[in-house]
Amino acid sequence: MALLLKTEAGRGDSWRRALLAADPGLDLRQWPEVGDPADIEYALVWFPPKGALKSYPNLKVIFSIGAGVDHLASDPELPKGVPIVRMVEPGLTAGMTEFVLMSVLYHHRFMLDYAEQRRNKVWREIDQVPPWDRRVGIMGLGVLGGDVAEKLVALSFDVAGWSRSPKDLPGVARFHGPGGFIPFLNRSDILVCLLPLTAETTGILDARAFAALPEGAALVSVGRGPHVVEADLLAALETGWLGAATLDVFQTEPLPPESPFWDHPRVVLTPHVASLTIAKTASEFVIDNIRRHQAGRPLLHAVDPDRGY
Ligand code: NDP
Ligand code: OXD
Repeated sequence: MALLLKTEAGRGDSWRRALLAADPGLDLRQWPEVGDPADIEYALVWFPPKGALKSYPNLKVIFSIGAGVDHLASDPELPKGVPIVRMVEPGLTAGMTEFVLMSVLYHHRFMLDYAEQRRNKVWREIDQVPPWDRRVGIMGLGVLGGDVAEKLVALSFDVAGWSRSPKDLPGVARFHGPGGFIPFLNRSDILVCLLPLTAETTGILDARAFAALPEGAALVSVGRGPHVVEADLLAALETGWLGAATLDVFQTEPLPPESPFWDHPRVVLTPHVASLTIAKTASEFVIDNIRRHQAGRPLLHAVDPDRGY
């Protein structure tokens, strides 16, 4: 049994060390030094070239280095019937929760306004809003959205979540399905998008969705860029209906230099770093899952091919 490793550029060595620490006997083949393709039974990948994974006749499981699997699902030549496992590991979850909490608190405490006041040397208080009067809406109540919701509840925010199926989380108002979407948006002063990218969620944040938010709402977009119709977002920011946005993911990445988001005064922008997979904890998850598979036990966090996440 060999594991193929194809990481983001520059991260291969830290992954190699972490995987071998988790399983010193592992036969690890680091892309592009693959050896005999017939040896490869497992693959751990981030953005493999399209069509590449069909070269391994004995491939049994594909592990995504990220929580999102859209980088795999968009490959029309992905081998059929090979299960895909998404990344679920404590480092990735903790990083996302930190990032979303930081962003929610930033907008909640008017930090963009204070930054503008500072540029103009203005010394002025803005009325403080208690967290229980700030309605935060989380799109996607899965591994990441669920953890974010729990921590926001602990900070006393008025939290709601929207998911495909109904979800019971302590202290979180629940909305689900297409019927729950607009009522959910209507009560989201700060909207966090933590959905996976699927055919159903592509373009979900459009002019209609922004119009359903309360005036002056803020968006924290950390799922995937194509969730957002960027022209509609810009228009909503220009009119002031949307008060601010934290954007970590974009339609085109890296964000092109001509994008108006770079210089937009109401936008906080980061280069798709809301959370990164941590090689050590992720390697433990992957090796444990390989052992489960070899023992004939069900894989943890396998993607449902019908739902696409
Ligand atoms: P999960 O699969 O655990 O959760 C997905 C959630 O989205 C579930 O609650 C699911 O509903 C809900 N959902 C899916 N489709 C729909 C739909 N059509 N309508 C309503 N709700 C829907 O995913 P994770 O929490 O692990 O990750 C979420 C995403 O975060 C990833 O797919 C990735 O794109 C993004 N991400 C971004 C990072 C960054 O650095 N910017 C880092 C890591 C992840 P239900 O519970 O009913 O199934
Ligand atoms: C992920 C990501 O999906 O980093 O994990 O975007």
